[in-house]
Amino acid sequence: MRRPFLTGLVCGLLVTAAEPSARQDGTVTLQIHVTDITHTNGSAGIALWAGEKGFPEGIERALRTIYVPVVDGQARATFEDLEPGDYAVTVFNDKDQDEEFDRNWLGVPRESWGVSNNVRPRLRAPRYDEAVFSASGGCQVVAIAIE
Ligand SMILES: [Ca+2]
Repeated sequence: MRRPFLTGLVCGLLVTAAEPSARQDGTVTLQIHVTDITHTNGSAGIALWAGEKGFPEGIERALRTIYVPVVDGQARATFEDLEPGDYAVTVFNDKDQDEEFDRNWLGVPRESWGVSNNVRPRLRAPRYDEAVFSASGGCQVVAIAIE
């Protein structure tokens, strides 16, 4: 299993003199790096979770959600001003950009997906307790490869 964090990886543009507050005020910034997106024309629907209710598909219950464009098979998003604590992230490649996670009539996903910790059960959806990670402060990178 791949590690969820690329420890030591600097959080890009946020760690600059222009924006020192991200590290000094005790809040957490999470930079989500999504890779391996094979469908390059859609968007990536990224949801941040602070609890298991609704996880992973009831994203109306997620703490925050964002849709960002896919560029060269990758997508980036940043969640700022978070309290230190436990979180999980889900992402799916919204190929048709309808902000819905599409399935076929058998319930099999038609759009690729991934979760933090890169958990990937074969016959069921991932659980929150498998995808959860701790964020203690400052900026952390969460790398997710989707399939
Ligand atoms: Ca869709």
